[in-house]
Amino acid sequence: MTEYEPKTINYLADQNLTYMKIKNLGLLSLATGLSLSGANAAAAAEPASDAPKNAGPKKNVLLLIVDDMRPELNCYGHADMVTPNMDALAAQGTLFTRAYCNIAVSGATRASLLTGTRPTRNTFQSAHLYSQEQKPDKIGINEHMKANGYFTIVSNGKTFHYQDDHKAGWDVIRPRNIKQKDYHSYEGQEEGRRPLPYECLDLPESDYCDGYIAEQAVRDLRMLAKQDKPFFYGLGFYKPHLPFNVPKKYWDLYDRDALPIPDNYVLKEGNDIPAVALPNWRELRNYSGIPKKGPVPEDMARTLIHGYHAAVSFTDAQIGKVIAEMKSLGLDKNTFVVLIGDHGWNLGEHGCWCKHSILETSIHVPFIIVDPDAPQKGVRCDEVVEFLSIFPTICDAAGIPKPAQLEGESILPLVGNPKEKGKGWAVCRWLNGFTIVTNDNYFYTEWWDKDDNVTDRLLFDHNVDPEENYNVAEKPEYAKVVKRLSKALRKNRGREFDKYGPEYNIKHAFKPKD
Ligand SMILES: [Ca+2]
Repeated sequence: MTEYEPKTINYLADQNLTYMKIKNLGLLSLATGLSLSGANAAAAAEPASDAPKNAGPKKNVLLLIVDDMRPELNCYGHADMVTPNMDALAAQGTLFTRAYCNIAVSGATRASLLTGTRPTRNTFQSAHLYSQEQKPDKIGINEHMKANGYFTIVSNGKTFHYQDDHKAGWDVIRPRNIKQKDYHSYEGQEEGRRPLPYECLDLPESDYCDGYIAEQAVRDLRMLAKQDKPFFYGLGFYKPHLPFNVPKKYWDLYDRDALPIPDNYVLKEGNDIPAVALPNWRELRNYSGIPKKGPVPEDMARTLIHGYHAAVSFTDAQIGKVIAEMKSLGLDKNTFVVLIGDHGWNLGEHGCWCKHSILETSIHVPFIIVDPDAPQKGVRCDEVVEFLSIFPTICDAAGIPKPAQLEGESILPLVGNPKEKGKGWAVCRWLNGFTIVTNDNYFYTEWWDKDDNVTDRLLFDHNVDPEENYNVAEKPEYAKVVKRLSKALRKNRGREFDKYGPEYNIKHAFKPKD
């Protein structure tokens, strides 16, 4: 039996925790290694006999979640990006140009979108949470799909932050394969710190976790194609999340010196942006080579931007393997595909890195839907949409009822219909900052104290300032806009905003009972 190696996962303690929890649950065997053998294979080949059979015309659903991927893709107009596989998906489906997550941190955004419910005053705010602990009265989309006749599988990647969250809703859980180290060289590691935030070595793709996940996904699809039930497959890739460790050939796709440093790497004079709006990017500061205080030097900034690009292209290649296998098996004809990045990422804009804010760069996300039955392919939808729409949209595509808990609306009518309109707004938050994004290009944020008094406010007018360089909330000419959006923000912050008290905001507290 292979024992886990602390050195390989010390910078991703949360993922290791997940793995060990699953191990302790007895759901999975470390000895299964690369193969689909043991308990998983049995579970995969022989779904529970009491499960409802439904081999009817229902569509399969593939929900592809990419960790920390902002919409810096070729199909989003970034001509320098090498993302042919996601571009091909967009060409087959509908690309949402103005899609927003509801909170820019992994655990919370996933808990929110996978339950179809908003973050509240006290819940769904952090990375390390169990959705079922914070909102015990809500089901996950996997549970809903399973209850409606779907065979549900979660990959060895990340859908919920923890693979055993809402575990009753998964027929099969794939473990993270610990042989896939994220680091193969520790050159440059400083004592007491994580290694460098990137690695560029000439290694096979399967030496990295996402390479293995793609291989496992291909095996899963072959198994799923033989099922007599439609499937719901939650497949999560870990890159381009830090560290940017991907094979050298993906770094070689880009000319490092030609990659631009953002124009607002240094904040503009007179920006009037409250400090609370800017992420502290502590996540990056934990790595070797990154200053503990102050800005990242331009040389390192360029390397990070290069590494991010390489990691996106690497992930794109893994997605390509999955899509190619779907096509080879004929699954593309009857599979509804949703591809998202779980939130945005700052690549030096405002001098910031990582996520954890309400800036456009933190909340704007890639969002592509491929519906084989859509009236039109290659559609670009410019309506503002939010992640809360994913759960109800999948329900509609699958032809199953929508649970009453859902707070978003289906955007299936927008898929393949370029003239269709949506509700035209999204509400996002980070800590006590709440943002409304509107179709008329305003990004308005208020920070509230515990009594809902406004402590700071921020308005970006993307009509004239798409890079968010100047806060115009206090300008008299925007007074009417501020008043309108302030009202809309409070109205749309969620019907259960105060339902869950502080006692629900539990971190790492879930203890499996069986
Ligand atoms: Ca994430």
